[in-house]
Amino acid sequence: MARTLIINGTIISPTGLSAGDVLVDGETIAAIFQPGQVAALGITADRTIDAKGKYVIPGGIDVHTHMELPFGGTEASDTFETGSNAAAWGGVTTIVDMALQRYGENVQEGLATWHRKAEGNCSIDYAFHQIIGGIDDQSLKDMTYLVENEGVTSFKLFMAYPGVFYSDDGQILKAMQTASENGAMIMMHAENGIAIDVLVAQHLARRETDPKYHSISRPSLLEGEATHRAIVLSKVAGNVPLYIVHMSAAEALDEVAQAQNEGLNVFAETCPQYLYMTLEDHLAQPGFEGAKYVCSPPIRSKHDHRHHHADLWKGLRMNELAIVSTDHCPFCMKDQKELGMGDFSKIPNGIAGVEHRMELIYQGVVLGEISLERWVETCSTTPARMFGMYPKKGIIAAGSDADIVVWDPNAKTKIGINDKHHMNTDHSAWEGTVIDGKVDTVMSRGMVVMENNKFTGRKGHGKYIRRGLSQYLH
Ligand code: DUC
Ligand code: ZN
Ligand code: ZN
Repeated sequence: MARTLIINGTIISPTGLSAGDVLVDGETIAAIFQPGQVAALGITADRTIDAKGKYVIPGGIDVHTHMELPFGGTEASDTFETGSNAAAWGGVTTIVDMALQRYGENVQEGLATWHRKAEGNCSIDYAFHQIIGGIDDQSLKDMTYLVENEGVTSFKLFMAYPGVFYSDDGQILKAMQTASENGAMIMMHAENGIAIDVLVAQHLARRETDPKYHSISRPSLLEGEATHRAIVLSKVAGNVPLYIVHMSAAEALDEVAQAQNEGLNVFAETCPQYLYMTLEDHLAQPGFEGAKYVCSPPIRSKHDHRHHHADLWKGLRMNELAIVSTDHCPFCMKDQKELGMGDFSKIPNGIAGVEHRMELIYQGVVLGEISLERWVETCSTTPARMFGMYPKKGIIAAGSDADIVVWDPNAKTKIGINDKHHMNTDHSAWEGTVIDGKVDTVMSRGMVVMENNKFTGRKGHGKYIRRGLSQYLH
């Protein structure tokens, strides 16, 4: 088994920075040496990576992706192959994708379909959450089967998208009661979809069809309301662990913070688009350009009664928001986003981002919003702990998988379709963004998958990770 030494770097963990040399033996981190120990002990390796002046961090974990998702009359444009390669380019070494069960479909078959899509195609490791789009007696039983037998311990439910993925409050309560018995985490898309559909119809009746109306028809109050309702339901179900996905609104953050103050098992994530983009600068671009930024929940207005960006960054600092994911759900403009020309409600919802999360959240460090430690914690360590993969994943420590990123804080990254862009879309939602840092080298279980601006990974290297229950509470 090949041995690699990563020397002279600064290792970052949630608890601090330290100088040290990392010995990788095969797929695993074998040891971490203090400066000088490698020479003193005569440690040798087949290969040495000099990380002088660079950071050595655990590989990024993106716990919210949608590869090949059938949605919005089309299918998300990254396959597990293209999406996992793009993730590697972005310093991500594990994705947790959302397997799909729709109303009338069988949960175990839905999961099997996702295994077929991913198996043999990924260059980095992958795991699954299960979307439950049809809650009935059989799917409730299947939830427990997945927890006990399949390494799937978290389930995404939707309070939005009536007629597509939507569950009503009674169904949600039943799924939560099941989770309280089997220990699973309930992940919630918290937007009041019934009220939103009324507003959407009213805008369309007034011929307000441009992409910006996607945001105007989904007010932040309705994200706050749904978040509150989800929290109350989780309390009624016995304080079942609840994880609010892709939070975009200050009102929703208030609800989560209050629940945490009450001691409830409520957690949340946000995504880079909600920390940086605005209705005015992105969704309201001339013509149909705004379609690139249509996702749900939507990008918020900078003139709203609340300061969503500032509040979400505050939430990340205070751990009210535990994780940054991407909700990577890529669609091309051509033939996909274009389905919604003349009717914003038909624009497939989603932004491609799996490649850029580590970069965009590092920029939050540069801007003074969060610390280096918090960058690693929100993008790697907590995702591993929240979703039952720690300490195999999420930390630079002896015995952990050798999922390692060498990060160069002195280089720059220019994101854009002719600059850095490896996701399978015909545009970049982050076109022209410059980051004060760069993914230098990426290792997935001991294999270098990206270095010297080249992809060196291998299709099929990525393995399925069977997850345990959330470790955040225990
Ligand atoms: N939101 C999106 O924007 N895309 C995928 C599903 C979702 O909830
Ligand atoms: Zn969602
Ligand atoms: Zn999603």
